[in-house]
Amino acid sequence: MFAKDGIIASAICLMGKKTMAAVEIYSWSRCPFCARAKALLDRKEIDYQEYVIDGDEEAREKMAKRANGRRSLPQIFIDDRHIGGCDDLYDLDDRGELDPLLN
Ligand SMILES: N[C@@H](CCC(=O)N[C@@H](CS)C(=O)NCC(=O)O)C(=O)O
Repeated sequence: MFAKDGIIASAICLMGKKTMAAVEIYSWSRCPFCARAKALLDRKEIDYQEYVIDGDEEAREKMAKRANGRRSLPQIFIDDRHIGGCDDLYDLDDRGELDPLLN
């Protein structure tokens, strides 16, 4: 592949992506608040890194350290900034403050 092909491929890839922000979500697989938070991100076609931490106390401990002690699931981060849980994500969106963090 020529270098220009790589550049074009990268541009197409970026065009398909709705966000440049790094979105991370810690979740449990059977957790209604996690599903609700992911549904909002999916509706906005936002890519995110999901850490499913079912039964993994060590991972939950690490999450809590990043999340100012919060241990409920989900916990969401955008560009390493702690957003909070599902309700916090929706509140941020209602205030019109989520999209600017994602773009
Ligand atoms: N208000 C929180 C509620 C989250 C919540 O209660 N999550 C449940 C799982 S669906 C949980 O973590 N329960 C265990 C705990 O609170 O220790 C949010 O919006 O994220």
